[in-house]
Amino acid sequence: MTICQQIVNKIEEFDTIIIHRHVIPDGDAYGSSFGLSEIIRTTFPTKKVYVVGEELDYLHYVGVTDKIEDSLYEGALVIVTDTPNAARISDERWKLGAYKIKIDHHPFTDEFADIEWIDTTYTSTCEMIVHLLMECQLKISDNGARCLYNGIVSDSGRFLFRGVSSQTLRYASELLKYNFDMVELYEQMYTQSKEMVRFKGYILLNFEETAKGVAYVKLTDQLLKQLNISETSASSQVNTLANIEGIKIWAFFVEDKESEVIRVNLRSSGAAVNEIAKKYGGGGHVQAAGARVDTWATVDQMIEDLDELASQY
Ligand SMILES: [Mn+2]
Repeated sequence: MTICQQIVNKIEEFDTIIIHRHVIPDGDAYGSSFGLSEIIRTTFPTKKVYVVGEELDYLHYVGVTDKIEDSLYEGALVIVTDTPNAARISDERWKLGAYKIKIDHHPFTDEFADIEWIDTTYTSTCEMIVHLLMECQLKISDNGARCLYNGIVSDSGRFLFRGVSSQTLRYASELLKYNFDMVELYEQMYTQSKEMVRFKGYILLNFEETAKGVAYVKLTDQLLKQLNISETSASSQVNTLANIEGIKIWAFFVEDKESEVIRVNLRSSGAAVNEIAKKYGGGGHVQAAGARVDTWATVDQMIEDLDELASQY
């Protein structure tokens, strides 16, 4: 029996299914949890399905998260999507479920579920959910297809990232057979606040550069206040410095006054920036890593290390 069939068998077994996603959710976390809920609702109309977890305003167009009582977890199936480790599951009541399933495309981190379907060959968890839909011949609503399309587009960087395969496009194409307004969806996904556009303008006009090809900006608390942007929103925009001629590594150093740390976000076109992140107590992927440091003097040391690393590429 395939893992998808095992998952569907479990769904059939339970009357109540509660779907969780990761903290600080993104388009794929939202898309996969709401997309899966629409599949279950459409295929098994008598089942009760809930989607829970922290909400972010900018993702409200994907779906509205349920607020539920603890008692609903009694005898319920919990499915966690797009989340590799227990610590990152949003809403810790997931533990109250009678049986747990993980569906995720991140590299394995820790085991927390009874069935774990992990496959890093998929660009998004939404793509995995489309696989489940097709392999097990389940049904989905137009709105569910819209949710899954949202996750595939956002996690593949609009089909730009390495890892996008013929399967990614085939599954996206499958979703377009349903009736939803793709252009309206893109408008919802990519409309930016004026503050954000001005912030990116600031970054592009003011980034600094080292001799060997590291581009970076230091975003002090004072500067963030002037630009009217939060540390979290600022940190997420490091790729504003991607695809610049001659730049091999790009970095944001964002002061978080409340936690008294400077958040470091590192990206590269090939250089192993996770090695530098590790040296400073952080970690991550080869080309996308992060850390937290205490002082601007440490930041300057790190920039020197990054410059040395860039010289090797
Ligand atoms: Mn994802």
